[in-house]
Amino acid sequence: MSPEGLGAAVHFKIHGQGKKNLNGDGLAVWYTKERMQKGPVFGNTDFFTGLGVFVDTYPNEEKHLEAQKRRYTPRTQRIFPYVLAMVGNGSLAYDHERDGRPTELGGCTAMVRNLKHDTFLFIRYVRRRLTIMIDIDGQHEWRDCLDIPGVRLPEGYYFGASAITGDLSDNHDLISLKLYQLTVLRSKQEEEEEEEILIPSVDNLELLRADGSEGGMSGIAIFFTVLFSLLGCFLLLAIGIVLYNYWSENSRKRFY
Ligand SMILES: [Ca+2]
Repeated sequence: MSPEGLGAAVHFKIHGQGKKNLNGDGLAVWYTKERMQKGPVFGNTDFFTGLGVFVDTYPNEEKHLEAQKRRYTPRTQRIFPYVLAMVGNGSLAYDHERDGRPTELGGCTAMVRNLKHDTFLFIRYVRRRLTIMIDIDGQHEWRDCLDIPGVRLPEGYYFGASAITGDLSDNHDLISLKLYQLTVLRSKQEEEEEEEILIPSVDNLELLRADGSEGGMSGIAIFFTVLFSLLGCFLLLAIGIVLYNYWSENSRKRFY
């Protein structure tokens, strides 16, 4: 199957008795080099190679901060259940305690537990653009969840799905997983320029993380850095002019 055009429609249901986040841990849909092996990342092994899309129902990081009597800054808080995507290259670890925040490509809140209507995810990968849409309101309408350009995924990987429970539990029903090969029309030039992708990666990963707490600088940080740099330059220039005037006045005095 060509990875230039993949689609996966996931019909799922997450339900259980737990209230107020006393449920867990969520389910995952995979497109990976390795076949499923039992492990800690929503039931699959860590250090996977490929794409993982997670429906995380338990906010581990938030509970951890709560226990330490610390709070999120509003800019970084994610409301759970939360859908997110991660691309692994075989050496990247999923941080369970932080709900995958360090490796998150993007995501959205999705209140999917204990609903009477059907809930769906649509994962689309076309022209190195990964998009995820959700249909969880019972309106039969797709809502954008994430849209990431520059995602490189090799051909011929395995599709899979898994779920995990821990001290807390839930029912994770996978009702259907429909896979589509999407036709992508490409010009001759595009076809010639096409290079085979061997290792999964994401372009500009640092930029994508700039809105989170990891790496990069936020817009405000960049603004102030530029502002203070400019102010610094003006200050140096002003000192330079004063010194020059002082020096030229002194040298004139010496002449007369
Ligand atoms: Ca979690």
